[in-house]
Amino acid sequence: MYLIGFLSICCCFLCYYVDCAFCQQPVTVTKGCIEKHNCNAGFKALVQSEDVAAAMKEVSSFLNAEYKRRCWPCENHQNLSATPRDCQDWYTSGFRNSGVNTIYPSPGFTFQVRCDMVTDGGGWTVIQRRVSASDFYKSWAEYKAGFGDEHNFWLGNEKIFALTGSGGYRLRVDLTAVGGATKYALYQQFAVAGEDDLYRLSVANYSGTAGDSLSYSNNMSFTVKDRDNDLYTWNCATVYESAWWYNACCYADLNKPYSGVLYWYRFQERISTTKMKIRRK
Ligand SMILES: [Ca+2]
Repeated sequence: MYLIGFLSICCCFLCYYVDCAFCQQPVTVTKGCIEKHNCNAGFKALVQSEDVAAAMKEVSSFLNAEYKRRCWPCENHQNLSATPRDCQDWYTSGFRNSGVNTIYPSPGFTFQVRCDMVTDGGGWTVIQRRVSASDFYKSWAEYKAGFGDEHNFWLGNEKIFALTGSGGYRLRVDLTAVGGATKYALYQQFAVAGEDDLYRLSVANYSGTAGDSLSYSNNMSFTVKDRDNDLYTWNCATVYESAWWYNACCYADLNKPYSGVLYWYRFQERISTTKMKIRRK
């Protein structure tokens, strides 16, 4: 019982996401600081009240508690960039636990991602994950923004574009068959264009064990049930109840209904888990 309690506390502590940009902000109590740190409405109301001294004391306590709670890893990694652009920056700075981190891929655009710090040297930013029953038959807007939970998710085309749009990334696809066999596909070139170019895929230079089933989708736009951008007579996304960079239609589709067969033509086995992850070259 004590062991379980101890492990629960440790797990909760270790799993809390880290945001070192927050930690590099000065912990001083001013109204501007409060706005910057996005304190809750209660504290803001206190500052507006006549009892400014009490409010400041309360806010100072809050900020210091937040600092201690969120900044413990940063203090031990002084070389961490204030704005790590992806999981590779986190890895290079010494963070080796897979989990959720905040990244800053472009100015003014920040979000949380799941990092794989173990596979093939670590530093991978996960953009797609399927491990159990999950609904991926979504709209253009949903694929644009991203959806899912910690187990099954699509990071979001706008975020993938922010990371890869200017080039310099590779893609690794890890697949597990129902029987337990694991295979992977590695593409030395992977980029997704912006929405005005329909999130067009650029993928090349395959190696790996799963076989090349994605090059057929190279230079294809993204197609979903409410936006047919593929080269097939009908909409491939509605045919497969999915969304992908369809040609006419595909040799790979990892967004199909989970109860169906997640599709990687050259693997030739039923697939039970998929992970798509990216890292800079
Ligand atoms: Ca079509």
